[in-house]
Amino acid sequence: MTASGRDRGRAEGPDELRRAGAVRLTTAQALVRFLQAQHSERDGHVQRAIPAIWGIFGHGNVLGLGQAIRQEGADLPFHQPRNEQAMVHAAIGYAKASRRLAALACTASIGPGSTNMLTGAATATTNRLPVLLLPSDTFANRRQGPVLQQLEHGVERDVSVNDAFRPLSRFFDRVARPEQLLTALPAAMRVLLDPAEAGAVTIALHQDVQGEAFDYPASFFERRVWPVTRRAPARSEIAAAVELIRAARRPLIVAGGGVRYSEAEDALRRFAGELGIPVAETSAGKGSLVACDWLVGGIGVNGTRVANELARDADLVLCVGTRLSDFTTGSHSLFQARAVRFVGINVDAADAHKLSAAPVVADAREALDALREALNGWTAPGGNIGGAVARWAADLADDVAPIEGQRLGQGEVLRTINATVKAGDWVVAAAGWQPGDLLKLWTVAPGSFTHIEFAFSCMGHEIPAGLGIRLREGRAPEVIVVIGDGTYLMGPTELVTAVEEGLKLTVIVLDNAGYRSIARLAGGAAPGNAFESAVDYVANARSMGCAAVLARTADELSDALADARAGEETTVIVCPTEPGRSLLSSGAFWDLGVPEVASDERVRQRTAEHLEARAAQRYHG
Ligand SMILES: Cc1ncc(C[n+]2csc(CCOP(=O)(O)OP(=O)(O)O)c2C)c(N)n1
Ligand SMILES: [Mg+2]
Repeated sequence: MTASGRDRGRAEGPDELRRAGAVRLTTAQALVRFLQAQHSERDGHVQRAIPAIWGIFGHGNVLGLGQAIRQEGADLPFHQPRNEQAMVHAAIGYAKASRRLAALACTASIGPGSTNMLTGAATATTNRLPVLLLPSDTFANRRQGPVLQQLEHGVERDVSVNDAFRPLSRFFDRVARPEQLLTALPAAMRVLLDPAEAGAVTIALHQDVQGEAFDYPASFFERRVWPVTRRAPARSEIAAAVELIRAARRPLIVAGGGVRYSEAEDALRRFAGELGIPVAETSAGKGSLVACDWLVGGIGVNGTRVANELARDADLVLCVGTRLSDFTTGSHSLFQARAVRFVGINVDAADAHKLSAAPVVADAREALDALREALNGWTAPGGNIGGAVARWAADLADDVAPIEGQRLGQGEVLRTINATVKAGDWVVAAAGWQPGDLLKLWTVAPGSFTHIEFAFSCMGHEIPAGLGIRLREGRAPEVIVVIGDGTYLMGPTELVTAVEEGLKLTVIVLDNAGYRSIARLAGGAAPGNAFESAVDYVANARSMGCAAVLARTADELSDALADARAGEETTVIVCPTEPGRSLLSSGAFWDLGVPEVASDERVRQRTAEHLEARAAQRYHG
């Protein structure tokens, strides 16, 4: 490739483009201009599809995208994180709060800046949440030899570290000529805004190409609205599902994240209420229903015993917008009825077909309304679940009660926070005991939201995701981030971003001196799960500009939460918690790789018990 971008653009641009009026811009400038013109539309509501960009610059992008954002990005606010992985997590939080109708862009420099985004890409794609990633790449012209931070592959000369994004992305392209944007960007937008395909969308940009110019057709930058269509269910699929539901004696609904992305909460409430079918929720689906007679809480490993007992006996399970992870199905051990059948409502056909379900490949809201209509007044035989729900609630209350002489229990911490939650608030968790405990005992206050990232369960997601949610929600009441001490130590530095950008968070750190959820899994069989040194988290948070306070009791925590709500500052509240204390078990099995040979008798015993429990796994197809 010898011709410069300038020559290429002039010599090879199709005549018709020039006739239509051309705008001479660099690749990066054209990209920035294009992003500002993109919109999404659902149910008549139009909004910006890419309303902002995050970035950390280096030689790979500072005079490409960096220059372009300054020159062309009047309507593309720029946000500066402290770590590239974190900025992707922030974009994920933003997409979640936008119900997938808007995404943020992230630009990183060549090499480590870009590879730092890989974990974020995987988190986005696993959670089916859209983010637009713009890693910088090597020189396309290769004149200068290996550029600083280039990986030289011995055989595949066109490979760069950015190829590692391919398996983590729902769309990948590498822009090696300025005019490739004309096809790459519309294709990228389609994937970002398609509910069935949403995830990380990656466009790698060669360092030299970012600055190369081309005569872009003016029409490329015109305002464009992408309809996010509610896919209607096929009549034949509704008919097949209706037949299964009508035959059911003990149906159960599993509500996943798809309910929330499709804004199907009211449709679900009508459906479950009118038909009399209990509803259990996955981590992503938490908050699909606010407390009502049909809600039986979380399902699976982190769920409630009530939901899991209903699942055990259910003869028909209606899965709505869920990817049916092992935590949801108890590693395929949860559904035990001999002739259990599944109906899978999902925009993604692969999910709709899981467990040999009768698939309804459609938007959750459309499908629930169509099914309710087609069922025409049918109601489930049903039993009274109120007693079981009350018993579980009482057991849980006993379980989280304070124990004399002990530190706070993590259940008591969450309950104390829960009591303060108001409409508009968010609570965020991703790793350690926190996401599971939230699914199990958190009551979603009307009008409030949860973001339990338990698809990739990525330590370090929480604080930046909170920033993304705050960015989307503006001055919504409170964004409460709940993390362990291990997670805090892995990446607290976006607290600096929170302070600097005025993106207020209230961060609760549960200090139990270690990776205690993992220690519980290991049962003493593995090293490295306890922390030896005491860290002054309060001082650490203060050093980054936050307000910070220690809360040793529930009363101190309540006071600290009230102060945080009343103030404008990002506040870190550190709660020393009892290291070995976990919440009441849901009774569900979770499959683990266990050692078939071990010198320790206790480990052998655990393995034996595990293998026995594994016998409950069922093959549903
Ligand atoms: C990036 C990342 N690394 C490792 C893990 C595996 N892991 C899951 S929970 C956990 C411990 C988390 O410790 P902490 O935040 O203190 O929570 P606790 O287990 O004490 O509740 C680890 C290491 C993970 N989920 N994410
Ligand atoms: Mg911990």
